[in-house]
Amino acid sequence: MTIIESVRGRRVWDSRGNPTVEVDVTLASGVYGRAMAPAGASRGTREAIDLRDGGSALRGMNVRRALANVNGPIAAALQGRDVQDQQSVDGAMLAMDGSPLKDKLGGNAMVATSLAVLHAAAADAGIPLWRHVADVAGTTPSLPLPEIQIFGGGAHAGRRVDIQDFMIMVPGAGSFDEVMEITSEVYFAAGAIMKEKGRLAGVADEGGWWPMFDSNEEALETLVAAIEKAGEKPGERVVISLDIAASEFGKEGRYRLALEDREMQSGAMIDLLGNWLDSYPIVSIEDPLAEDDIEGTIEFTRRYGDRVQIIGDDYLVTNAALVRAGQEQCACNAVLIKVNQAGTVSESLETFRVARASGWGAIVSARSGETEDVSISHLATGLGGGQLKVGSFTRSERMVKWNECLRIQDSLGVHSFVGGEPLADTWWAAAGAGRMPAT
Ligand code: 2PG
Ligand code: MG
Repeated sequence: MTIIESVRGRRVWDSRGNPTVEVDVTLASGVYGRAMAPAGASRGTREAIDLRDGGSALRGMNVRRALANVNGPIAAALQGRDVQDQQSVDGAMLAMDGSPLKDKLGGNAMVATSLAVLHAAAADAGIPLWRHVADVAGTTPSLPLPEIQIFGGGAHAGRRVDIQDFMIMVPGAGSFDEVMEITSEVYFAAGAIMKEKGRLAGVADEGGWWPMFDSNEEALETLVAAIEKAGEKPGERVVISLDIAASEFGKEGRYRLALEDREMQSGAMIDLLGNWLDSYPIVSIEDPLAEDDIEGTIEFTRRYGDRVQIIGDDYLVTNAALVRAGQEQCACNAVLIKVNQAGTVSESLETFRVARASGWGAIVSARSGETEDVSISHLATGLGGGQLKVGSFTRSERMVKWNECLRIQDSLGVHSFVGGEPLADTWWAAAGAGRMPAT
């Protein structure tokens, strides 16, 4: 048993220039763990709430109240606890908060503390964080397959296009290192195409190119063209993944595509996405329908769940009970794991466990507001769930996570990439993306 000696929170700043919470958890030996809270922009209504000060200063985003909770009640409750007992640490915070959405202590205060404890426990044991995660979760580590954003959109790009993330995956690569190389070629090919067309206008929140397109389909066409320009055949080594983030433009079964000034019912939205699945080498689609559209999500899964990975993000908010309900209703076949949606590491691990127990995919993910924190690279590797979503291929709050995976690759070995097994029995084998016709 190694006792937590102190817990200290400080204000730091995230990739959007907003204040956020950093926590140091220190042990008697002087060993410490440190973590920072990320922040979402397209948030599910049922995810843990970040405690912000409100008012006019710092656009209401200050975190003084959350920090006071870290340095006051959270520190008092955690001092003297065993750093190796993540469950008891998280349980103490949960009991103290007691609110369904964690708005009493603040999801930001809780997630930074919970992750800092995880880091401190790994340092205490003298092992890398990914190894500690695997020990806590009882999983087999493997380097994840990245989902990497080429164009941003939706809430991350002033709603310039409706769809939020146009991403690629490179399951045909032989190593994590090769994924990076191929992604770099595709990313800059996309930039070159936009420049040729006079449409280069900077980058969106997560570093993907700013989406100067006339339609969502033009973004997809350009992505396919970029893959080709990079010397790859779309649908072979490189495939497409989308985060529709439909809750941002859909409510009560009605969807409004602002770019095309078009409004449609849930059924038409399903048909539209189905057409995209038929026309482009898409293997994964996140939040295809809004979080309140349960019937639509069930219908979408019934029609396409055997050929494409359907991820619940806003729809499931890293919540084990919602994943269980989704499994019973056959809505989605995968869940995004964002520790700050759940609020604590223990709850996130439970959601992961529930997902995988029924053969669902589980994709560890960053938020659109990020920091130099690399916890998720270790989490994705330690859990061996097979996939990691971080954002684009520029900006250090993104690259720091890909680069951390490359460092982990050095100790884990190139052959640990993806792990095969978790993917083989879920979406990859079913999607058969390598056999999909390119457009
Ligand atoms: C998402 C994330 C990351 P945000 O929707 O998956 O792209 O966005 O952090 O804004 O919720
Ligand atoms: Mg999402």
